[in-house]
Amino acid sequence: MNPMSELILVKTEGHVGLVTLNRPKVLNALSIELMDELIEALERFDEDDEVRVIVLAGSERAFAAGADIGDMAEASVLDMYRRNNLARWNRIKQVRTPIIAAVSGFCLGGGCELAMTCDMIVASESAQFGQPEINLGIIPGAGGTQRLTKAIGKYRAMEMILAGRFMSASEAYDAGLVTKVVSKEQFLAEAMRLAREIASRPPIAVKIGKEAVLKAQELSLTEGIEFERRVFYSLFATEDQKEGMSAFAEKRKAEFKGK
Ligand code: DAK
Repeated sequence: MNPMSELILVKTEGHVGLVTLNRPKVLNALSIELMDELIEALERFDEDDEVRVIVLAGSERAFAAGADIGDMAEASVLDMYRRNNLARWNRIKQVRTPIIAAVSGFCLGGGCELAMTCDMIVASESAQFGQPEINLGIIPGAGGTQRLTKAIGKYRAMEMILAGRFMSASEAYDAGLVTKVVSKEQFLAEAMRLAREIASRPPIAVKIGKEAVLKAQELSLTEGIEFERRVFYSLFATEDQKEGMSAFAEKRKAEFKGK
């Protein structure tokens, strides 16, 4: 990662890694360069045992208004094929550390897809979610038709994807797209608070819990329950399981080590 880069800002606070998208003039449009830096930062955090939860934030005005339209306007099929952008997005999917999106303002197109690739979404009351690609003559290309439909159901997803309608934070909460809605002054602080709370839990169980929940989107119920049972048993090999259960019996706070 280029330490002089300004496309994203990266820092850690305790066991929480914070990545902030930083292209305010274009509402954090996700250029290819920004995506490359973002993915590298997420992967670095994922490799760092000290980082137990990642928060991905935009600004108060925009989480991200989509992929950079300038990168795509003149692109040919071959350009798009060669860029292989989906491979970039798949790398985000491979991150095992939970990622909380802290969303305020515009969360559109690839920005909405990015938030949905995260594991939780803490939204400010001013957040607006949308997949307006239809207005550009395309459809979502980074999983939006699939993840949005799984999150809010076919009938509302159709309206957003075919008519390009935006959804407010409270509608998104009611529809199941958003974990929590708070004021625009509080959205980042609340995302960080939730991150610290999860970071205080046993880190291996947290990562395995994330993996198991994500399987629910891919597998049949029977396959998902079989997966859950296997990973559930595996946690009995961790010191944190012994510690958690001993601490409960001894009526003290558990000290989890991620072992
Ligand atoms: N790309 C580039 N620039 C953008 C942008 C974007 N997506 N969104 C906004 N900007 C720029 C504007 O051009 C403007 O720049 P200047 O004119 O000042 O130079 C600046 O940000 C401020 O925007 P506005 O002046 O338009 O601000 P308003 O408040 O009036 O409007 C808006 C805000 C968010 C409603 C409007 O900017 C807007 O409609 N933006 C475009 C939203 C959009 O259509 N998003 C979807 C983009 S397509 C793929 C993965 C992902 C994707 C595709 C493929 N693969 C894996 C293959 C994703 C595609 C998309 O996201």
